[in-house]
Amino acid sequence: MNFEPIIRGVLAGDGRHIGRAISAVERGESSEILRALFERTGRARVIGITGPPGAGKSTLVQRLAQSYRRRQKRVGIVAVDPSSPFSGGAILGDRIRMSEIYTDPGVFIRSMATRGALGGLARATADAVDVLDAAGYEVILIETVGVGQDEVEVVQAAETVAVVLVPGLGDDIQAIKAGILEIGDVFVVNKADREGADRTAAELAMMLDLSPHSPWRPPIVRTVATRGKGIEEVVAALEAHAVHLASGGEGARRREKRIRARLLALLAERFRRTVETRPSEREDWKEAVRRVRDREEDPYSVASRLFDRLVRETVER
Ligand SMILES: Nc1nc2c(ncn2[C@@H]2O[C@H](COP(=O)(O)OP(=O)(O)OP(=O)(O)O)[C@@H](O)[C@H]2O)c(=O)[nH]1
Ligand SMILES: [Mg+2]
Repeated sequence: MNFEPIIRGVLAGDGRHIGRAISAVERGESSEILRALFERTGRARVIGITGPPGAGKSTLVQRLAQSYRRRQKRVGIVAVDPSSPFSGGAILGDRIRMSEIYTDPGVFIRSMATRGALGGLARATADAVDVLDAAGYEVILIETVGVGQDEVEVVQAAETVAVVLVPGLGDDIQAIKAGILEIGDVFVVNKADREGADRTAAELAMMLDLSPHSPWRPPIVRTVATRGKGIEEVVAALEAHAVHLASGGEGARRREKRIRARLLALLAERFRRTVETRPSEREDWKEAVRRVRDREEDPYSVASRLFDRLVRETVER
């Protein structure tokens, strides 16, 4: 496939071509596109929004987008979330209420397929962020449900992560804290119009006190996303974190960590494809399967031998 027109379209900020580029990226056809776009990336401010299902992440993302638009920023939204109003199963009311951002040419909204992206969702999301970055979106918001390791990986494409919680989490907070408390740079207690927001904020503050001290103490902000309350405070907290990252090398350290994770994922994917597409390996492969099946050898030893051989052959070639 000739990606030239798509690449030119992305660089010109053309929505149709941006959409095509992200679709190509989802199919795992990223390398040509991203190589061409790379020198135009690295400019966007990338923010992850995560939290339990139904916490109000999409509503908050829409509000944040409106706020950044008022600051003349172009906003890209990547929703990695099957039930998001951004994706197929749109909640009509939300769409109408927020129709402003759907028709605003300064906002690009894209939901990612949550399954089947070649090389994983985290890889596809990071690539989609690069496409939007190269297309000139200055703020990129990634929404993902914070429930598992995959989502944690996805949101780590962002330099700042906001974790959205709701009042009355109670025991839930214990259950989810292991996963998402550690990745939160900013905490949002949304649905503060409901009872218990103060208590949730207090519990959260206590938990943050217990975790290891770092120079950045994550702020806790109360919001009512549906009514736009507290949004400016969230933006202020996000921007304060950006300032923190820029000072003292923390931003550079995180960037390197992200790059390492990305390279590792690409290498793993490449290795996997090499193994899967090698005709010369097929006899060994069959033999390997047979040996384990007949219990002549354990799978670890067999895999280890196959690995050594593959690496040797790759080096010799
Ligand atoms: N009372 C109240 N309801 C809210 C608030 N924010 C969002 N909601 C409602 O909560 C519901 C879920 O909101 P979403 O923004 O779709 O939540 P989400 O976290 O994106 O949900 P998933 O993507 O499905 O995990 C919707 O009916 C919103 O209108 C709030 O501050 N207060
Ligand atoms: Mg959502």
